[in-house]
Amino acid sequence: MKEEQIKREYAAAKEQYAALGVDVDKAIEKLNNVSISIHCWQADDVSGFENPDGELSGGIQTTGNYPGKASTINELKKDIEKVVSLVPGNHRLSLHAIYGDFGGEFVDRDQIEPKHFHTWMDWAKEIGVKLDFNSTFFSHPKSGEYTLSSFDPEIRAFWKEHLRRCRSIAEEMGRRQGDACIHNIWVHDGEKDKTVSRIQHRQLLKESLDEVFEEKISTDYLKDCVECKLFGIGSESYVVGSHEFYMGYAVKNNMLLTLDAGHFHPTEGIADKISSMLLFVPEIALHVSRPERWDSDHVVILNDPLMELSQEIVRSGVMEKVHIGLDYFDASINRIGAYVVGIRSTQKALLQALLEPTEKLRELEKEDKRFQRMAYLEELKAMPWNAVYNYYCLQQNIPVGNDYVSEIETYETEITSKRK
Ligand code: RNT
Ligand code: ZN
Repeated sequence: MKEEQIKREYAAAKEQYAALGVDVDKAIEKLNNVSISIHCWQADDVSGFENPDGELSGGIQTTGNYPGKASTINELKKDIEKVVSLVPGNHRLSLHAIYGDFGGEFVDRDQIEPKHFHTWMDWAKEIGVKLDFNSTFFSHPKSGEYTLSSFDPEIRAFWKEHLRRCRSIAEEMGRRQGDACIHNIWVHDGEKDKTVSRIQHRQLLKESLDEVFEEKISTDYLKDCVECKLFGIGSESYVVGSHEFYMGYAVKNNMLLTLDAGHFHPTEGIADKISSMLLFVPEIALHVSRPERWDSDHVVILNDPLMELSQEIVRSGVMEKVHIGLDYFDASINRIGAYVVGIRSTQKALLQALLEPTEKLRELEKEDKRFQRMAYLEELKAMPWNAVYNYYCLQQNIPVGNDYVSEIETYETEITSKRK
């Protein structure tokens, strides 16, 4: 797109929004302050570097075998560098524990240390990206159906040690970057069929978590959050860490709750949970994802659930309390493209929400003018928000419109297609 055209369309949009009392530049500024936590695992189909040829377990699945996945740390770093060059703003990278720099050695989950992540921390600092972290309970011989909630005390001990170590790795990341590392805890524990000992496993999960969290670490460095789930492949009937379990746990312990868009009943969105949960937990972490009929982890696109989520965050005035992270893994398409589409769509949804004349809508609501509210909301959908996004990209020297497509094609020709 030509610079002149982008500017012209932006100027027209600015005028149109100003007529509604909306300041487009303020909206851009607010959007620019949102750091999206980019998940490392789209680049390599959740393989990691502990045992990259091992099988993905824990009830999650990648489908597809598009060529060019990252299979070394350097390849993954290059891919992320490419991704961040194609999206405006400053973002974060969310690493899973199996992505450590183990130097060719096998380092078991109860042995990992901050030193295995030093090269990541140095690189992140160099490129100006902050890090988040995830403990990894899945894809391991000791993680069958149950880990922290296993009846076997040795299995529980192993995973408690893993969790302790993950907390200290995340703490060091937080200290070094001068900003708390968001440490997500997702425990896949559950069973395929009608489990009888539900409360027993939940009691064990609670005890395991309590024991590990006895060690207090400043939230200046580390923010632990717990992620619930309704079901997974092979845990259709019972997941120990259900919504009620972690909602209760997070509220009781005043900690962060992670809401993954795919972890609830098929027609249940996470948007409406924000304004409830934030009255009872200090902050929320999001796994922005796209369920297609189930928790399929499709690439995020600009759809109604994403719009509703963004609107809730903006309207509730809780941008600072919601940590937006991505969680999807599509192995059937160009993986860099998957990242860039997901990030840009998330930003576009947030921008649309930021461009809403919310106060005006609230007034209509107070006056009980429900038809008028509906009419405005419908008209807003067709406002020229994309011209504002294009201008934001231009300002930041980032490809505008679909210009990033050819850049990804070039990267594919020159880099990813040459990978084994
Ligand atoms: C799985 C959870 C979890 C994982 C990542 C890889 O259903 O959503 O967050 O996707 O930890
Ligand atoms: Zn998730």
